[in-house]
Amino acid sequence: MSELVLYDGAGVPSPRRVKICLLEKGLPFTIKWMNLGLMDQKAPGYLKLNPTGLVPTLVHEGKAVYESNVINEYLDAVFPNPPLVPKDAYGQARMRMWFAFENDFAKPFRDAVYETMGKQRLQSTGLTPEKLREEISKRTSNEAYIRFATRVLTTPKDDELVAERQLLLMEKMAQMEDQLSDGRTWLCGEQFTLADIALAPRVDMFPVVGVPDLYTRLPNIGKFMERMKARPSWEISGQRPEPGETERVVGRR
Ligand SMILES: N[C@@H](CCC(=O)N[C@@H](CS)C(=O)NCC(=O)O)C(=O)O
Repeated sequence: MSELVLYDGAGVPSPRRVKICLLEKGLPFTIKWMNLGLMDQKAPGYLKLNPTGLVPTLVHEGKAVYESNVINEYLDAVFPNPPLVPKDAYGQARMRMWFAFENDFAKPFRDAVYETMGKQRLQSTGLTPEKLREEISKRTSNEAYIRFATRVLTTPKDDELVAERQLLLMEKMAQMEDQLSDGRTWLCGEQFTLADIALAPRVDMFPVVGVPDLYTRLPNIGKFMERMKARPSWEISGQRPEPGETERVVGRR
């Protein structure tokens, strides 16, 4: 079996997509945990693999692939069983339109996540702004990242910003609810595809951005997520690193 290495962050949605895809295909892989609060993802060595400075990156036989949906399409092409991409051209177009749909609300989502989970996590480390600067400076010399992280650490949660982002996000969720109202099992119909894998990890994070009752407000999404959570790949892909853990091997016997 060829080697697959995944650069991941703790409890974040984009790498989870890749883990679900790898698990659905029964592929063993090694996770390398990145500390996103301390900007591991902006270190020059990592930027050589992935110039977007984000996770995930998958390295397969020494070749780096980034962008979660691109990675998953690559995996489906190299390891075609079970297929997770529709065979017909329109099915593929529908799947990619779901990718675009998700990508469209990723920005307001990220803003809200930094105000909530990001802030909470960084503040719970007990780091002082000076220590944070020192730690981040070991990874990157770009002052913009240091200032950004310092703002996350030192400013109180911006409730107004979070409320405004929620309005944008709920508009998108209402559209997804409407699409699912025709009774389809998965987003592209009866076949479980990369579209479902693209959306579910993001949808699962709505409690993090202050919407704990999404599934009762939008029951078709609730049922879609129940089906998703019944798949073994869901639980395993949600595992987080133990304190101090840097690597984890998944699925190798
Ligand atoms: N479109 C990218 C989005 C990747 C992304 O936003 N990754 C987040 C974690 S879910 C990240 O690396 N955040 C760190 C940062 O913002 O510096 C993908 O699907 O791979």
